[in-house]
Amino acid sequence: MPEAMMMPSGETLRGMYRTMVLLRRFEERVNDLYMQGRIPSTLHLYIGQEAVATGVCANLRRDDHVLSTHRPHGHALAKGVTPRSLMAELMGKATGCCKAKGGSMHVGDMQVGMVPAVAIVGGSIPIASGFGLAAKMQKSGAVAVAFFGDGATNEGAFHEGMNLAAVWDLPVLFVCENNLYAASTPFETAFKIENIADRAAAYGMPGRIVDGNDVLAVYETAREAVESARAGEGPTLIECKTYRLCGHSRSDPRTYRTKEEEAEWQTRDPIPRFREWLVADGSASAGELDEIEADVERTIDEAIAFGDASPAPELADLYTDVFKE
Ligand SMILES: Cc1ncc(C[n+]2csc(CCOP(=O)(O)OP(=O)(O)O)c2C)c(N)n1
Ligand SMILES: [Mg+2]
Repeated sequence: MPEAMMMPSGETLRGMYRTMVLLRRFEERVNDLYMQGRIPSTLHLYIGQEAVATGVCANLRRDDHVLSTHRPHGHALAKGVTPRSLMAELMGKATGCCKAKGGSMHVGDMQVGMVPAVAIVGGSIPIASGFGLAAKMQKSGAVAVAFFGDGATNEGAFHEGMNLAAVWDLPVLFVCENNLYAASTPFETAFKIENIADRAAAYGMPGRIVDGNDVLAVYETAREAVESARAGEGPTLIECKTYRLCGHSRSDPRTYRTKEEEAEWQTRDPIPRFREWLVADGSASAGELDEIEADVERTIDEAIAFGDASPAPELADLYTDVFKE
């Protein structure tokens, strides 16, 4: 936890715990469904990185926009996409948040400010600047948030999106989830620098480094960045140091990293860590947190039942919602 932070209310803290558990359990269940052949296409799970989406999105309004990547389920749930519409989308059903035209890598729901995700690495970064420009021109007070990985920061789109946001003082948060690998490429083989946040200086914007497995630290850092973006002070780059506690995608033997390294990061799992903190702090009792976990389980059961009961899309709808009328 940061030393001098503005502590969120007990309700917000328990809400963040619920979100983190929802993100984790939703994807564990999705992985089971995938293994049973009930989810088509591929999956990139967010397991281990839940504190980032949760801590950032807890600061957002419904009319703020989130841009995501090939690993978007956690961002979508944290921004308010309903578990049932996300589950139905993953199952390829007409009731899905993109009516089954998105699938895992393109989930979104414009009603809650979750822009359908962009799976081209780095591709969502300049789009976030575009949403920031729209918010500035419309004087809406909204912010845009781009979530992306370490690998994305070596794409040209990162440079273009960051530079435009900086020179135009756009209300954008660039949230880099540095999980130490871009697929199988280790961070140290792709960077001559230790911290991606240092690149912010090249654009003239603040760069912050935060423990991405500490939801309170992420929350506080994002709170400050959102506040300054809404005040017209321009963008911030936030580097969240984290780790995916799962493979890159559906079949990944993870031979590029050691079992020892994985075990070490397992001890920093953000969810048990936050649970312990909440109980020690007195913000929630163990019983209350158990009840939150049980409630999450019921929510996911309901989402799966909804997906199962939903129809597949009609062939006649193949070309609807593809282009703006
Ligand atoms: C432009 C582009 N190049 C390659 C790929 C294939 N690809 C998908 S995910 C990925 C790794 C991305 O790494 P990072 O940005 O660190 O995100 P992470 O997977 O760690 O969340 C790659 C190379 C792609 N989707 N887009
Ligand atoms: Mg990565």
